[in-house]
Amino acid sequence: MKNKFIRSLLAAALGTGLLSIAAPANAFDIKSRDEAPADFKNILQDFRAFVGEERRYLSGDTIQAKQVNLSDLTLKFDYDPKVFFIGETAEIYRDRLDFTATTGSQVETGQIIFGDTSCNTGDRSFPNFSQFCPNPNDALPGKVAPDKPLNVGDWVNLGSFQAGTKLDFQLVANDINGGIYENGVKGVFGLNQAVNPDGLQHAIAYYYKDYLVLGFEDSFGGGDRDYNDTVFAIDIGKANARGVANVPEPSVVAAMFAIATLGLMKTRRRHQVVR
Ligand SMILES: [Ca+2]
Ligand SMILES: [Ca+2]
Ligand SMILES: [Ca+2]
Repeated sequence: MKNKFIRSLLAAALGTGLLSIAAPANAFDIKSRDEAPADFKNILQDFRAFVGEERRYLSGDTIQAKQVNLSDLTLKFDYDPKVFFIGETAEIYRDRLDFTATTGSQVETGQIIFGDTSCNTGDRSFPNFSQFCPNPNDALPGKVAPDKPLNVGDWVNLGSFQAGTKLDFQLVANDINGGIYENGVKGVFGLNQAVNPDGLQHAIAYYYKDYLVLGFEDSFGGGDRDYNDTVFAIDIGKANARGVANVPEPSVVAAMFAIATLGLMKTRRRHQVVR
């Protein structure tokens, strides 16, 4: 009886807006690759192909072909999206990853997923570590999760979102060191180049085995155009991944080609050894 009274009081307070339940900043629980779903663990090594070489220079055509219009990244089915850290090639910058979810008129913005997307130097025993992480970093003094470097495959569950929710991601360049500015505007780069402060594309995307893989360029003006300063795999569920509208076909083809080429090179090397 008493509980029922308290519940009705609480409900009334919530209804009038006297109380609100807001997720605190940095609410995500970062989990390790060992705790990841099996289908991710099974292909984690494959993802290093999407990090690629530090300071590789991608042509304008390549960058454009890998553009995703994420204003169209709308869930068609209810799902708990998950974001996995794959690796980074950033030398000096330490970038932060945020996300925004829009459901109808409700916008959840600026939610920090990872505060310091640096690779953790302490993760070197991970197989092929340097191909995921050519420029790892130690934690900055006094920083704890989510503001400390990540191990390959660290991930978060973003929570439950209903069909119709639009997802977007933003990279806040070198945020943990104060951010970067140009003409007084902070370097925050989203997936929609039209709203980026420099008007340029800062993310490229691939689809691989029902994961969306995002690679970011973290410098104003496109920097060295390697687009792998930090790389993530996003799980929006198989049904959603296959239903995403306006994903350019070349992304899929290019990703498959990249993977196939890697396989081919290994085969060729093996043949040379045999001879
Ligand atoms: Ca880089
Ligand atoms: Ca780094
Ligand atoms: Ca770069």
